[in-house]
Amino acid sequence: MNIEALKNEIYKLKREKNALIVAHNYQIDEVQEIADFVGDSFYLSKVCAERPEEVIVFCGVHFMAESAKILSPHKKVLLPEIDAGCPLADMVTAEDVENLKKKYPDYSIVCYINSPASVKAKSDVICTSSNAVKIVREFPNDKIIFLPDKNLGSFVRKQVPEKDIILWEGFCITHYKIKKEDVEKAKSLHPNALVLVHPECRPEVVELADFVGSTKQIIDFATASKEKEFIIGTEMGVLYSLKKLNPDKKFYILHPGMICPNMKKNTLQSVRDALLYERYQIEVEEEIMQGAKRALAKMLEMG
Ligand code: CIZ
Repeated sequence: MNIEALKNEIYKLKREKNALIVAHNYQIDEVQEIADFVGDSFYLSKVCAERPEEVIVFCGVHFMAESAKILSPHKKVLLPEIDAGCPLADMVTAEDVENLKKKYPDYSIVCYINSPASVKAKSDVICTSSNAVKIVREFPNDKIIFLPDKNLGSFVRKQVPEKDIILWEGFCITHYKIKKEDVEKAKSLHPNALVLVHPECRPEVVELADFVGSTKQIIDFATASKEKEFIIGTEMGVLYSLKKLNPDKKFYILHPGMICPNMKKNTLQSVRDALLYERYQIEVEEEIMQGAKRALAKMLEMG
């Protein structure tokens, strides 16, 4: 089936099933194009909870669809490719958290949203890359274990030096590819461009950036900026919104390998199949669901 025919079938199935399609900023362009909403994982989960549709196709990776299910337990949440996982999320388990709690009983666990629901359920509060600094700074304990991303954690540690922060050793395999030399090279090729990077990058890369933020913050920053050229240090999918919102600006990707293989698994074909066969349904065990919901609610309460 050609692209136009596939898109038309998706729109038809979407109407018939009264479904909502949401796509993460890292999805392939065609998938972002047919989505009702595009954004970061937490924004999309909130949209799913607020909207009336009972069937949600979440074009992202597993932990994202899980977060949507936790906030909308009665809806049918579908992930088009069931093996679209997140290696970073898989770098910590619920058992690891149990062991940390035994070893450091006075510490509170701040868990990045890139984590399995079972890990969220054992954490004190969740954070996103947009609010990690605020959550750690304002959490009512000076002793924090931050997991699973050591790079986001070390970015937070720099901004909140007054707290004692233990880091877990996880990292994003895609952001980890960017090295200091890549930034230096990109800057010399594009001397007028600002460098915008994600806090999942290595500390020495973050150090050289003009701006550090989540996908949404990078898109908002470039859109509000009077500058015309930007070097982008995150997954390539963000270029879709950056270019759409800023047709007069230039964007250069910091490293050619900024492609998350898992995010790229969802295709128009798998979105169409998800709608047609109502697959793959995301389920979360009740006890885990309640624990993860409590930790997410704590984040919301903290603003
Ligand atoms: O939470 C998200 O959506 C992720 C993984 C990154 C971001 O900065 O939006």
